[in-house]
Amino acid sequence: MPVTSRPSQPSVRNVLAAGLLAACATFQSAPASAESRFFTVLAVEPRGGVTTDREPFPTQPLPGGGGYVTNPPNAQGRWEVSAYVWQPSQIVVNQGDEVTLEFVGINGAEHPTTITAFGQSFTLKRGHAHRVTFRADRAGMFGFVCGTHQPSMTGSLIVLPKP
Ligand SMILES: [Cu+2]
Repeated sequence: MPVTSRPSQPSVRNVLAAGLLAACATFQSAPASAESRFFTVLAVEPRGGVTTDREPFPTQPLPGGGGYVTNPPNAQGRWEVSAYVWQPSQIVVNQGDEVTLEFVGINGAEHPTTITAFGQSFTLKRGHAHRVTFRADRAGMFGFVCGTHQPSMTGSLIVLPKP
């Protein structure tokens, strides 16, 4: 008895794949128009703490650089650990966008900050906002860096290339 093959039908998977390809083609062919983009970037210090009767104070110090802070047990046996970070620490824009970053100091007295690739250098103080605006004229990944809280207080501005 001969083996007969079933008539071929488009599987759900193939239909979905075709739809996805069409969507990607539409996205890629859309003209990339430069936009004005605004982000608030907070200087913050997430913190955790506990008492030594529940968890011992760590015997190994955290890496140096000023970004990580450990406070040894106080009179009540409570110890704390924290890290200075930017929030958010990753920002994505398109090449050509006019980017405004509004840095706001929440934790830490001051943060000497540079965005070397776009010629920005300033000191952010607690309770202050510092706004910078520049054209993201080149694609790549560029740091926004606090000089006193490393390695944790380094953010990345990701500029996607023009298609
Ligand atoms: Cu800092």
